[in-house]
Amino acid sequence: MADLIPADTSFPALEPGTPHKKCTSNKAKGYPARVIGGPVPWSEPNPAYRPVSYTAESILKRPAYADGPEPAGPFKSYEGPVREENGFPLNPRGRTGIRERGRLGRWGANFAADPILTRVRHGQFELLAIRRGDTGEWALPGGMVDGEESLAETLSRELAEEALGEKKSDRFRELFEIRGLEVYRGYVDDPRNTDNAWMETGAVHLHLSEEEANFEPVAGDDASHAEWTPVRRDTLKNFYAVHGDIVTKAILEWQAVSGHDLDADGRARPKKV
Ligand code: RP5
Repeated sequence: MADLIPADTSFPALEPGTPHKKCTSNKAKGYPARVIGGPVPWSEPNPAYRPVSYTAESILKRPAYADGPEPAGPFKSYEGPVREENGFPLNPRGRTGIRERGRLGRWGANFAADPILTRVRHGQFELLAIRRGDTGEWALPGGMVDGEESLAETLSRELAEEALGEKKSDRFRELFEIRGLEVYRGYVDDPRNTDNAWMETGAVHLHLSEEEANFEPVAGDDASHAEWTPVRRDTLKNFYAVHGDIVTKAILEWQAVSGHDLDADGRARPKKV
């Protein structure tokens, strides 16, 4: 049977500089229609570009995690130095059709963390995935970094809240610190992104033994559903934002070190020598 992931698979969306695609479609709830009307990269002129200004009411009320109404640098990004226009940070992957912050709280990068938990059970490779309450799409159980949290702290807290049904839990924190493999750190082509506010994440893979992974996921917080889901070719296509690419990359890296390949149905088999 064919391989789950062809060996020459590449991940342009995970490369700094690649123009985004998903956030230029109109998928974010409550957002005005996006019109770009020309090239997406800032480096290419687009004289007709007239982005609509939009910041959600909930953000203007200034919850604890949100910045004030005026952008104030310096702005940080995993993608390198942030360009500014009249003091406004500019999305590193190009135009989005919307100015200001949309539903994101921070000007510039809004940092998140995404835990990638996997296991092999009865020969089947499985991923701990959630369904997002907002879009209904499959996603990693990730979330926003809170204040000065370390990556491992955010990973274990979000995992606990969204997929373990626990409010506070450090169950996986040490494992993330000791065995977690960082798969990606960079821009997320998220439907909520705007010209001046966007998502970035650190995604870390933890492959668990059958014993460690012997628990039933419980959805909580922003997740409407959580489960160990079998990874098959069609599964990987339908993930939120760039989560499908991130999971695919994690699997390729796991295959390289585990001595196993996955077939198109996600069944693990010893590598051919
Ligand atoms: C995505 O949004 C990140 O990759 C992360 O999974 C998620 C964080 O936002 P919330 O789930 O907290 O809304 O861009």
